[in-house]
Amino acid sequence: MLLTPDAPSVLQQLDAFRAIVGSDYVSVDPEVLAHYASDETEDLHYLPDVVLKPRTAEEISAILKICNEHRILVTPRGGGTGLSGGALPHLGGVLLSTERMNSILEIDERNGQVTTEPGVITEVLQSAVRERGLFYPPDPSSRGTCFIGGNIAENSGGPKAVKYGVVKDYVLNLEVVLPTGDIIWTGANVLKNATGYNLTQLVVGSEGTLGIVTKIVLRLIPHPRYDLLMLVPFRSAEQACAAVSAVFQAGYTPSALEFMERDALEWVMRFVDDSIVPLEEGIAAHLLIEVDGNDPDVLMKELEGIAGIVQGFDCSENIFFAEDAQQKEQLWKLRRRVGEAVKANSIYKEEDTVVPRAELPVLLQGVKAIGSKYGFHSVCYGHAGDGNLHVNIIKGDLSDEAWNGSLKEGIREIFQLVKQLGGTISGEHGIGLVQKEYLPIVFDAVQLQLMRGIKRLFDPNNILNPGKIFDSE
Ligand code: LAC
Ligand code: ZN
Repeated sequence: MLLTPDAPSVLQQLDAFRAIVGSDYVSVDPEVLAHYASDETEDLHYLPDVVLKPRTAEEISAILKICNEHRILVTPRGGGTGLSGGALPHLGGVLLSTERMNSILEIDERNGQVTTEPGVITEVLQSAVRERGLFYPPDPSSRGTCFIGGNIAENSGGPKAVKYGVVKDYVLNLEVVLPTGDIIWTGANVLKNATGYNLTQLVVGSEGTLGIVTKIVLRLIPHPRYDLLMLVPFRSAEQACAAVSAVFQAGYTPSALEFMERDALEWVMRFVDDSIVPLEEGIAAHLLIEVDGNDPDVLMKELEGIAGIVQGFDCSENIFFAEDAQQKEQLWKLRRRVGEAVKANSIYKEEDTVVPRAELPVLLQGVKAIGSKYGFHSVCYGHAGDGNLHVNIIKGDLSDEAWNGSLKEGIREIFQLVKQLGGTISGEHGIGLVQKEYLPIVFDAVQLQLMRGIKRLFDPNNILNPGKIFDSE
């Protein structure tokens, strides 16, 4: 096993770590280390020197005090489903997993709030509050395995964001252990708060670089009683994108409006072995459109209204309306597993672009033009209602030379286009390790300096997830 420069100092602290979390939860076993060496980001692997699995904020505080004193690097990790390498221990040191902090502490029905630990799987949390008639909408595709703590770190989104917002719109208050070991609460359990700087929102989306979240208070809303879902095929992918803003302009707010290029749907149908819909000849893309609410008649009218709008955009007459819960689940499963299908198909690089939604057709056209210029194929899908397009650049048969040679410049051009269109380089996957070199496309020196200053204030010794979002100073 290769030891990182920090390893001797980490290994000297093993007994101290055992005294804090118990020896069962301190591991240097190569198999365990290997398990925590990668997340869902492309094909990257970096071994940590030790894996720690604390149970409480107090244990994390004691660990961070030691690490801060001895300048040992710490990478926090949730469910390991991240797509920008935020949880990769690329410099070695301690990998701190929150997997044992997996209790839902309180569902407060009177106030519509839930207090939870960070290691709870997002879907488990959603189901628990659903049983009380309550709704926590943010639902990343990985919701069956990702942790709510990781969702806070990344400010995750998902398909419902178009109507219900992203994680930041639900977080009221956080308990956070700072890199110095101090334990703070960031806010209050209230729906309005105009009291000083908003530390809660500073921590949301900070990708585990400012502190480790140990308790989370989320607001909940009543769960809508009904939903309807349809899959609309289009002969032109650009027309499908153009239909998106027309739906909103006509006064509709779908609860999901997802875009899938033909390859995305074709690959995932093969991947999960489900061809619920026939893929007609000449179809270039699909929109998956959901409406939800409490009155089924109103919903039916809305869905028909939306179908009428999209028909003006060269869509096929074969719109597929999900008839029952099973068909809805089948369609959603296809959409949620596109990412896995792409990953299984080829080495790829994913760009999480987001633009004002009316610019989507221009973005898609630009991505394809840049692909032709640099010789790569891309498969695009994503949360079109939010203007959030996941651009997957596919290696396919490209030689390593061609792939490595053209890729970076191509990505840079895509991001420059995104910026030109008023968008930004990540909608919901974060910057982490793999996108940081592109950050100067969207932030100038003054903005980056401010961010570095915030990092220094929270983490004076730069021990917590260093080298994520921007390079260590
Ligand atoms: C999705 C993930 C990749 O939209 O964000 O499926
Ligand atoms: Zn997504």
